[in-house]
Amino acid sequence: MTAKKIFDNDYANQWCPGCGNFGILNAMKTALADQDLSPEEILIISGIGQAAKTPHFLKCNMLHSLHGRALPIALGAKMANHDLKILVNTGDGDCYGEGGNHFIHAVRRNPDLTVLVHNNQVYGLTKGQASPTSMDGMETPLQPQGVISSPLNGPALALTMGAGFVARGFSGEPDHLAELISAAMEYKGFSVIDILQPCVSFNKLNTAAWYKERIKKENNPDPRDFDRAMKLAMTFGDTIPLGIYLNQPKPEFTSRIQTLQQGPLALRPYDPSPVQKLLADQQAV
Ligand SMILES: Cc1ncc(C[n+]2csc(CCOP(=O)(O)OP(=O)(O)O)c2C)c(N)n1
Ligand code: SF4
Ligand SMILES: [Mg+2]
Repeated sequence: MTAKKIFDNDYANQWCPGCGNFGILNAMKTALADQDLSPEEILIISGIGQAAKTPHFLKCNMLHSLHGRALPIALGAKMANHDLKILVNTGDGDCYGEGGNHFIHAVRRNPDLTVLVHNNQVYGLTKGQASPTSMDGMETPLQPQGVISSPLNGPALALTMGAGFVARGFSGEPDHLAELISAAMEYKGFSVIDILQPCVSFNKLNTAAWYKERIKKENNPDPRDFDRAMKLAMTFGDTIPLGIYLNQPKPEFTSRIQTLQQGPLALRPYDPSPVQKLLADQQAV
């Protein structure tokens, strides 16, 4: 097994002490080591936010991109080199808000990407405004009378769009989360884990204690049973089940594109002459 410390780097970390992101980072390193991966085999793409800083603190290929845009960039990278193991670190705002449209369409295409949604139920980086997953009635500096919109349920949305691998984890259970991440990465297609993550500075409602009172580990006993998966995903209140809700094989995006069957585009010799001819022909018209 690869030693976990090969994924360490010395980039200065400014997350608040006690932030749930540390548990997620730790679980990621465990999962990568457990799978015997090395830094050059992995690419991590992130959007913008506290969650999106995660790949800075992990030694591997990475791109910290634009708010809400991690998924189209990850899909482009997958098309260019489908041999890479690609992970996406994204926040609840980044993935379900600004990037919500990209999320539903990425699910439909089913590319082999593993999406880790750091769901702290708030916009952490911009100091605590409500996010799409903030609970009804939660007071924030921008919503002093409480949130008046219903919270979005990411796993339920992913299931509705046809995602084949859907799970929920908790940053305070890093060993369990590492198992979920490994299982998600082993799935050949779009896999998403909604990870409950306390934001100690700005979410005073959904604290570590609040989550711990509610979570219970419960995989779907039949991981291909969609109805059971949806029931688990929709259970978010006094009880919150953590585990694999659905693990159902589906045809993967790049495996259905004929030209990619000759190997990753990035590793093939590049011949610009057909495009040069096309441009020259256009100029001649
Ligand atoms: C296009 C655009 N809109 C808004 C912002 C401001 N902004 C930066 S991060 C963020 C929200 C981040 O929330 P989330 O994705 O939940 O991440 P967290 O910080 O909570 O981990 C916003 C609104 C931006 N950078 N770019
Ligand atoms: S503001 Fe919240 S999400 Fe951001 S580092 Fe601090 S605790 Fe973590
Ligand atoms: Mg957030």
